Amino acid sequence: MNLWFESALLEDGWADRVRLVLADGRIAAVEAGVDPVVGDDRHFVALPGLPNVHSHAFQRAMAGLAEARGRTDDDFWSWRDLMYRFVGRIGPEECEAIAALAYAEMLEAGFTRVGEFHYLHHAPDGSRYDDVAEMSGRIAAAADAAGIGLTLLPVFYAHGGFGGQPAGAAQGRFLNDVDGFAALVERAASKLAPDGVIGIAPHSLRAVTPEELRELLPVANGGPVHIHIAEQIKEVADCVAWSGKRPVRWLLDEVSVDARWTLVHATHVEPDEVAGIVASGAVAGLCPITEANLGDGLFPAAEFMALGGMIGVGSDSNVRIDAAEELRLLEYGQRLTRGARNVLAGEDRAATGARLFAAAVAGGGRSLGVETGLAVGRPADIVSLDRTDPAFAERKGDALIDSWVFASRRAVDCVWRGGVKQAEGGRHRDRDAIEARYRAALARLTA
Ligand code: NGQ
Ligand code: ZN
Repeated sequence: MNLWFESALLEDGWADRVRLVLADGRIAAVEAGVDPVVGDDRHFVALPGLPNVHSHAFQRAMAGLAEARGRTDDDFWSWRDLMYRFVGRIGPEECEAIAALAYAEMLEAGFTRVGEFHYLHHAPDGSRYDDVAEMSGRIAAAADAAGIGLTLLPVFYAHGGFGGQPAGAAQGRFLNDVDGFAALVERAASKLAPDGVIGIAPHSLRAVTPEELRELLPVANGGPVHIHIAEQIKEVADCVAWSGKRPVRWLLDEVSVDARWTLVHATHVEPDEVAGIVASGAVAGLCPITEANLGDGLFPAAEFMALGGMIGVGSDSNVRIDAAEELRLLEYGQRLTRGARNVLAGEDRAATGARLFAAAVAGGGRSLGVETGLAVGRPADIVSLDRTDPAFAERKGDALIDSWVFASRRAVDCVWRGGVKQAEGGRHRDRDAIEARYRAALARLTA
């Protein structure tokens, strides 16, 4: 079915009365300033689907369970201990059920593709499943069930700290050597849908030695490479103690970081590191909700974007899945620390929410190895806004996106992914079944 919108944010800007002709999951033609044709599915406003560059889907199931004080000095590391205890209980069926709900909720929020930074590879005791890529297959099945695009980033994890420290018992499910990892990635790739993308993710400089990192990079085979890099102050200090350099500096100096790379949580960076990321072409993978939730700190987004750096946003721990909120919190972090407004607005685009949205669509596509945006030949990944939300009354153009990001409560109406309508009225087409499966999995997990 073809689509018609009162207005649409096309690749080259806003247009009114837009028809999108769809074929084979892509946009086959864009007609602006036209009337709808009988049979067209008519809607209010079309935006490009937003990529979600960083997710650990399984963590959705512990959302809200880590918000009570366990020790007076609760921090990222005590949260991680809790998360690891949770990890030990998740089998293949639970993984698939939780991921399917997380992905359905991502679609409802306006995310049309997810970068799954996937490290739950093995059985809870660390032994291999009969199929070494069993859990990757479950992630792929969940993405298919929900209908979200998947860029699968199998994680390489081998150590428990900088300089090749041994991994802890709770990390046994994550571990591979480089050869085993290469085999896992190949097998995982064979499980993806035709528009799936495979990449790799060295977990962090804590989990990989320099030798391993250099050996494993060819496994990416031209696909995306994602890494957690400088999320916590302690992580930066440990890296300096080990190497004499901060994590981003070390990475830029020691491996050839380029536009295929995404640096997730490059939170703690000095000006030379900011400039270095920009020059490399790597995407900064920002996860404002999770970074706030975990007490990580603030990435210098204003400096980075002013230099032309590319950003993507990710829902990471999935404590809350909300595309607009990620962008809003990204800006609010800047406002709160600088005592200024519209900090991340652009020279070329005064509307802050619209500027961040466009940046995250473009950077997200680069990060996940796909083309994004509404233009001929691009995947038909489309979000329509809900005309019944009074937040959109008398809004046009970029003010619509600003109103979504900063003011709306029920902005998303329909979401198409690969030309298929996956959500309508803000609700996933298969929400009931996906939710029932999730509830059953949670009952087993907490039994
Ligand atoms: C993760 N999450 O891999 O799920 C991590 C925590 C770690 C975030 N960094 C574990 N937000 O970094 O060691
Ligand atoms: Zn992460």
